[in-house]
Amino acid sequence: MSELVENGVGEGTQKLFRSGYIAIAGRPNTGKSTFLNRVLGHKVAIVTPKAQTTRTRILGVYEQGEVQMVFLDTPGIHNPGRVLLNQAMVQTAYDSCRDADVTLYFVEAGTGLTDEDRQILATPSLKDSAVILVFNKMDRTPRDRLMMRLAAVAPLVGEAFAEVVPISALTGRNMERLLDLLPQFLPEGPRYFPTGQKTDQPDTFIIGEVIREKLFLQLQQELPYALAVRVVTWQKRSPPSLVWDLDAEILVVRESQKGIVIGHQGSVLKRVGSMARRELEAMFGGSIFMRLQVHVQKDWNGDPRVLMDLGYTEPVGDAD
Ligand SMILES: Nc1nc2c(ncn2[C@@H]2O[C@H](COP(=O)(O)OP(=O)(O)O)[C@@H](O)[C@H]2O)c(=O)[nH]1
Ligand SMILES: [Mg+2]
Repeated sequence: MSELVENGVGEGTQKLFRSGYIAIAGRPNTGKSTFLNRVLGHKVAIVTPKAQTTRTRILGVYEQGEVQMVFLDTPGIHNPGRVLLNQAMVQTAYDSCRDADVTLYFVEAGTGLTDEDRQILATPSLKDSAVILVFNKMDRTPRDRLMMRLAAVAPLVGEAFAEVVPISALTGRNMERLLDLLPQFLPEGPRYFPTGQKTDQPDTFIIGEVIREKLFLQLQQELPYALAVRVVTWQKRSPPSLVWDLDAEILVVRESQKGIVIGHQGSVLKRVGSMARRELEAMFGGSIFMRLQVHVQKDWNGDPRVLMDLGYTEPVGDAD
């Protein structure tokens, strides 16, 4: 039956529906989240110029014709050291690649493939799956340099990589070509998510993330890495009111960090709050009455229970 349909000679020449998972992986800051948001035309993942902004697997659904592509944006793969949060982030990235039908491995076009990338690509999660190498940020890479980098990996096409594609996730250049390549890697399958659904994350997740994005943008050096955001209340007041109540807690590791996050006379927190509020009001409509509080929670980034509570790790026993 499916063969007949596939060949287009079945009744009504109904086409085969394809679906599958596409992991987006690579070193930090290569533009993975920018890419996902651009594909969806909708912000599901936060983006900053800082490394390690993405901490969890972010799912984004893209449907085109008879194909449903489920993208998994992942934290950048780096040497995690001893902080449990970082270890969990890297593990999430590898797990997503292992589970996907194809992985888009992102590097910066101007840098090309580094030794670290080669080490990552040699791990079983990537070695044993189909990988398309993506040279992102071609908009800021001079043409001759891009050509040189592409030539250096050309021998690997058909070997380590199914394809190499230069793109710009920022401008959208060449992204259609990349998207057109993907269906061939996906099996016949169901529509995993109803048409129109963009992500599986609850609203409270993206709300916490938008606040965290503004904190990343406002704070310097290591501080962003010591922060987490927990949304405590997200509730629409009864109609006809168009007001949402939002309470969120910002967790920091040390008392001294609390003052920096709050700022002189609350200036930093005010700025973060108003930037986040503006964006969230555009996202959800209506107006938002927002309360942000800063809490010291020592070692939150090393505490398995807190990491699970924040959604940074899977509940124990749930992982396969
Ligand atoms: N010039 C340029 N910058 C980009 C491009 N894609 C992403 N960026 C920037 O690179 C930084 C990191 O992007 P992000 O998507 O957070 O990277 P991720 O850590 O891999 O998810 C941000 O400042 C983006 O604006 C691109 O195609 N061109
Ligand atoms: Mg990211």
